[in-house]
Amino acid sequence: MKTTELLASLGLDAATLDGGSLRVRSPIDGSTLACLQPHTPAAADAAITRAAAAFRDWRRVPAPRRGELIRLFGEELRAHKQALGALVTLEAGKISAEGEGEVQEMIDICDFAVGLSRQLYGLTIASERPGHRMMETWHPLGVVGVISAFNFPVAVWSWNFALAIVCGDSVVWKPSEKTPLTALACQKLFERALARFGAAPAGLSEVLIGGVELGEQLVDDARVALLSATGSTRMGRAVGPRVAARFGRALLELGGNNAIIVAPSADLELAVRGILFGAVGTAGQRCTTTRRLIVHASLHDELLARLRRAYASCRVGDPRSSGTLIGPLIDAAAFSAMQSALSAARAEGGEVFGGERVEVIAGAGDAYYVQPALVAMPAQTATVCHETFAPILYVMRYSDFEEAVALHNAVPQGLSSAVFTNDLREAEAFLSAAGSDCGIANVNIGTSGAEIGGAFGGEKETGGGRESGSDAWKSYMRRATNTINYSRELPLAQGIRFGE
Ligand code: UN1
Repeated sequence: MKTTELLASLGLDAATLDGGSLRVRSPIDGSTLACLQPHTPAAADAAITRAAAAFRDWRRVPAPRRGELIRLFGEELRAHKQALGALVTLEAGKISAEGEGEVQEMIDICDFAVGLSRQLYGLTIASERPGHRMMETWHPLGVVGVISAFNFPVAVWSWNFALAIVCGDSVVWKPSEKTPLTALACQKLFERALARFGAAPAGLSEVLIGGVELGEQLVDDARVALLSATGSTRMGRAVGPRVAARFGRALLELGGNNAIIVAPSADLELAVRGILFGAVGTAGQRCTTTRRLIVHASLHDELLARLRRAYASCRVGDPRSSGTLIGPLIDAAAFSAMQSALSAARAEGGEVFGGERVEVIAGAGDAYYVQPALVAMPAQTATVCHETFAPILYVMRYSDFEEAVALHNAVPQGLSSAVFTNDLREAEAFLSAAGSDCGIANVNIGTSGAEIGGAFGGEKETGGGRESGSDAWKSYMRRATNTINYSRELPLAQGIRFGE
């Protein structure tokens, strides 16, 4: 399908995609997909005003009814899964299976949110006073600002959006300036759902197109009750304190430096497959990408040899072609960051396999395809402790399991982690309080590709936020504690007597 037809099938007509100053390029070949008109600060302010007004009405709509809107949105996503997945491929460079997989993740969170819309439970609490009852109620929070990254241009927004809408909030979305088309397409699909839903307040979902200054506007606007931001630790370091300064709530989903420990009893066949998907999938551009391998010394050479063979058989290519496993990096900056990391690792004693640029589309100078890199490291050096958003896997050895866990935890980030072992003691130790310090800890599966049912996020420099499943919805609501007196007395708590 031609690009214009694809965009049209998602409700984006050519006229609105031309003439603006924000150039949208495809990482597949560097070509221009659109030139969008960015929002001015005044237009962004008006969008936040509309969202704030929408919230005041939406919070009164019963939650299961709000769930119906997300059910309809999920239907639109099902009907347009292929098209939206193809647009993710075009704009973010993901291989087709992963582009569609991302849309499936959106469908899954919609289903989850629909069920949740009937389960926004509070507790009943025993009061210490006779004739009293305590309970807690969860209320809608307000406008939720979402800042999302290029690498999961639609799924991460949908985790926030689907929960926020059933929780009674409105959402203002500032997508990455590298992937605004997928955001506009999502908005169009949501508008279709709205049309079928009937009366819903205008401004429930707003999209801001433009650069970092629009994100800053969301960060600083006191009407934005929750700011959910996905991106680098550097970005989070700027966002967190600014939101805190106005006593807003921030949900941060920042960098990862995810490791897999491979123990002597590991099923190596399984381990190689898990490592491969984790390390080279999405061209190493997931926040959950496997970046470090901590291998028992007895397996080190064999595993490295197997991985080198597996790497050699992974096809780097046009992400639209079947058979391609590794598409392009997002842009020139990503490529140069990768090359600098590899040079630094070499200087620190690393032996680098792969990492070279590959020409996939003849003459496409502004497209950056690379062989994924394996780097045998003598130690966990400064470069290994830093997240480089590219397919680089640092391989280190260990001899004692406790040492492996210590090495595992000795990085500033704390998102995802895994151990491959068939030793029950090692598996449990890894998951225990003294084991992995990450928000996600797995046994015999890799670090990436989490299901939506669990809470997603991590500790330390990853920012501490939790999105998606489990009880992550609580971040999108405010909790009220209620005490009701149905007696004819007024006993005070703590047994205090006052003026009697
Ligand atoms: C991200 O890279 O920002 O667990 C999100 C995973 C995906 C989500 C990644 N479900 O890899």
